Amino acid sequence: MPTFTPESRRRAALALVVGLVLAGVGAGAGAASPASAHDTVVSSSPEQGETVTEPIKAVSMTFSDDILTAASAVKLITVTDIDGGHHESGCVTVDGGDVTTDVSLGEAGEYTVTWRVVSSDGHTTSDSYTFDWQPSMPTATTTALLASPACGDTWAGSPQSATPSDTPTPSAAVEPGTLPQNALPEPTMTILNSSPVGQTDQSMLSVPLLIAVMIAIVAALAAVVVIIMRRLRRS
Ligand SMILES: [Cu+2]
Repeated sequence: MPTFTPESRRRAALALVVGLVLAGVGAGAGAASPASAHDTVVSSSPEQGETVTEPIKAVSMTFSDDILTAASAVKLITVTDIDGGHHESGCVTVDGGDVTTDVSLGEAGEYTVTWRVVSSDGHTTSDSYTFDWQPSMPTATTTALLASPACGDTWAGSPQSATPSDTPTPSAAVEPGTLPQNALPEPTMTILNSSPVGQTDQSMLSVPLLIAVMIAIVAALAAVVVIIMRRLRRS
């Protein structure tokens, strides 16, 4: 059986301590930066800053990973004009990393797309971007809503009929199945509590947990080091 000098034991212990500390720092740094796992928008239609000249029926984004589709997972896209009028249908479809809503744009100008979804890492994430709507030919104007419509509600793309009719003519811009029949423009516009815009990240909620995990890791490493040092001294 080989013999170890006290010097070689000290070196072995020191190397072990340094290795464990580095491993702990690495684990802590990894746990403390969950934002790096957020899904991000890798492409969109229209693109950010794009000038759109032909009518569009939808706004879509492709994320870097699958977006959560659970009923409890928020899936929101709003498309608003410079006056705050809403042009989205209120219905959002998710297919893997693709998130889409139907839209009916109104007057020319800048439009803001605001999205809020649950990233594949379970965090709610949101952001917004703009595009410019400059139709090459005159287009029918639609009535924007002052509040974000719920899916199935009347929206800017609903048939723009001023009088009730038993046989409403579906607008060519409306996807079938997204509207209740006899949908009419809202006679009045009421401002509901539209969702606030901006970067949010519910990962903030888990920061105390991360700190607790890091403390536990460091404590476990310290305990291991103490045990090993004792054994080295005894042997
Ligand atoms: Cu995240």
